[in-house]
Amino acid sequence: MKAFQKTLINVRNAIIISAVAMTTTSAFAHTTLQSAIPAVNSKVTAPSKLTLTFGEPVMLMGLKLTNAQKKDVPLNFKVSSVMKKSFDISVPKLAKSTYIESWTIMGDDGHNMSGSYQFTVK
Ligand SMILES: [Cu+2]
Repeated sequence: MKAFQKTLINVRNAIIISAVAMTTTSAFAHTTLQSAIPAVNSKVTAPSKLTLTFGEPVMLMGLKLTNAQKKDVPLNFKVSSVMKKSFDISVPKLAKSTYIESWTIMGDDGHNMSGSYQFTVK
């Protein structure tokens, strides 16, 4: 086989291998929100805490709660130093409003993921 053809095959194999590796990593390492209290899109009486449960142990890197006027609710939130599946964050007394809760987590491969959901205090 000519050296040139061999190089092309090697390049092609390298591309296939890295594509497979990337797919595998993301399938296993990336998790997302599994459940939350208050539940996603729920209407509830004012909760005393927020609970977020993810599919795999993660570090909770950021959490933000904003009301319908887009004002931040102060949270006593600290970045977690351990990998956990479930996090409880206490909240001050929430007035009637629709809130957006946004979270950022880091998986065990060091990648950050974020998402948000809303709930209403009636
Ligand atoms: Cu990742």
